[in-house]
Amino acid sequence: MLELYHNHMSVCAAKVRIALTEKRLEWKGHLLNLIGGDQFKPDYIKLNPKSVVPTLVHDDKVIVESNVIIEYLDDAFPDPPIRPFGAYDRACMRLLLKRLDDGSDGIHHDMSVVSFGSAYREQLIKRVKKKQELDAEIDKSMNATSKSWLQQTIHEGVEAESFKSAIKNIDKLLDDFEAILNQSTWLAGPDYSLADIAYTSYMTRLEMLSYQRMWSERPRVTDWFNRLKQRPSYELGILRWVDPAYQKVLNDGGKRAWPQLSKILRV
Ligand SMILES: N[C@@H](CCC(=O)N[C@@H](CS)C(=O)NCC(=O)O)C(=O)O
Repeated sequence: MLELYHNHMSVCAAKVRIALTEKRLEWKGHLLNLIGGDQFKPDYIKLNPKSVVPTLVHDDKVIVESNVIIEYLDDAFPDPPIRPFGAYDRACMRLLLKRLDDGSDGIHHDMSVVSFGSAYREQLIKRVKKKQELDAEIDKSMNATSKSWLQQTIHEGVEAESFKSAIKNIDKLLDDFEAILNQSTWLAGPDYSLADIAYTSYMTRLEMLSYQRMWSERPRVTDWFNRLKQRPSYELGILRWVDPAYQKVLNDGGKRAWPQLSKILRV
């Protein structure tokens, strides 16, 4: 029995839903309301001490960290395989997974900064009466790791230095993808793999923010993302779960942020 603790809009949780779909596995879901603080409930912290989603429970075993979970799924259920066969391609896949998770240098961090700086910060600001109450609200509603990354961005939005450096890192990632996809069909060699799965939801987040112009002049990235969207796992792992209210927050916020963002990127 596979159980997934997840959230509609979480990029890390979407990654696991796509992997489960590609592996054709049955699973039972438990949706957490992250704004409502479900991740801080004592029973959940017992499963995931960092109070983040996703968490996978396989029979009596608990697995955390989305990159670890997707590799676990491929180890526990080898057929069909979703890791490259060659040692070098597998190393490329691992490097790309690591690039998501490199702490404050990681793409996951950058995408959180960009999402909050462009859009999600508005929701926190709306909840307080005065700007001075914002730190208390951040303190109450976010876990320690997210808070340390996001405080400056929540205060300053697209003007924050943290925002500028995050969007530049993401732009550099897209450059690297364009070069990789010039050499191979998928991100880690000739076959679709965990590397492609891991980045699908991050591309989708950029698209929901209306930032498609970041890759409109990168034809290989454009083609790769279109191929990802044609897979049934895109519908089942991502689209089916989209919360329209959140999609609107991202879409509206991204459109407002674009003029400043395009100045930073000079596009
Ligand atoms: N490295 C972790 C990151 C997990 C993470 O940051 N999850 C976010 C959603 S994508 C979360 O649960 N945030 C809730 C919070 O920060 O309170 C993973 O890959 O599983």
